[in-house]
Amino acid sequence: MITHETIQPAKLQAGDFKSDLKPIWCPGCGDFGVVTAITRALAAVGRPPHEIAFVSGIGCSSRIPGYTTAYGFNTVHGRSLPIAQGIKLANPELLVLVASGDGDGFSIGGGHVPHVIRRNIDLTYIVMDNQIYGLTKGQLSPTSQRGRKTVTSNFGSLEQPVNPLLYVMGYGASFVAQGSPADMAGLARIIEEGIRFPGFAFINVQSPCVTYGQEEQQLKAQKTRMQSLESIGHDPANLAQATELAREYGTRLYTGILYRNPNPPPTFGQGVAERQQMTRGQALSRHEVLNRFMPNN
Ligand SMILES: Cc1ncc(C[n+]2csc(CCOP(=O)(O)OP(=O)(O)O)c2C)c(N)n1
Ligand code: SF4
Repeated sequence: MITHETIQPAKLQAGDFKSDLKPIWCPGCGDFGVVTAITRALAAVGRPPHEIAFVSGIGCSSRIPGYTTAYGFNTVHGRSLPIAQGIKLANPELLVLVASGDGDGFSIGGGHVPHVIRRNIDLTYIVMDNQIYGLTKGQLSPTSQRGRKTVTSNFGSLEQPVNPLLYVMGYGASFVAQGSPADMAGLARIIEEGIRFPGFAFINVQSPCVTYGQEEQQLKAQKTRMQSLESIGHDPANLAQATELAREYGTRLYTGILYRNPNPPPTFGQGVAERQQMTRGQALSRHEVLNRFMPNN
């Protein structure tokens, strides 16, 4: 007899997470590979699309949610993180992913990063680091290398680039990884691990911009430069070693999990749930609420 217990839901495939929208990225853009890796990771995790919220800011990379079948919210430039945090807190059951560019995430949106990390909200934050503003046609970004010539730095950039890996580690991120669509299987694995990590997970993706990006960032050049952290025997639980390796951002291209906290701290959502449990059955009257929270009112 067939019962609810005996019916097994069909195993999800990467194709189940690809929407019918045809990407409008330039042919060869690295973001094509990133969306493929994300859909593979989601299939491996096995949560259906209606249980996933995918939030982004504005930029070429921020188009990604629309190319998936998850619920998508293409928000405002630099504001994906506050909106994603609100979504996760309002509905903790949702799996929440965030996509950003290096400009979106570390220039206009850089101020939100420390706060999502110190709150430890359970999100997976994927930044497509192409070291340029792609959507607005090739301006200097916070991760552009010193000396880089762009439409806004004709004589070469005078600025020291942001190191995204050290930036998040400096604020205490518990999961930090780097990948590239030049190694699709590796990138999908990293994203899957980031999603499974219980807390805030940061993944920096070296996703080349074929139109405005530098030669050494293109997939072919990356394939010769990249080195997996596993191949050099790195232990992701070793914070001191991870910090040393993160310093080499911009000179070496390491891929894999740089740091995974072996004792993940509680998430903000767990704290909220505990407090809700503690105050259950202790509904306050309007008068008590006013007295407690606005005593001078
Ligand atoms: C408040 C605001 N400021 C500026 C812009 C213009 N703008 C849109 S995307 C973008 C930068 C895109 O670069 P990045 O975030 O690195 O993403 P990419 O396009 O390279 O993937 C800028 C400056 C905007 N849309 N809104
Ligand atoms: S401008 Fe660059 S980042 Fe944007 S779609 Fe084209 S190749 Fe991709």
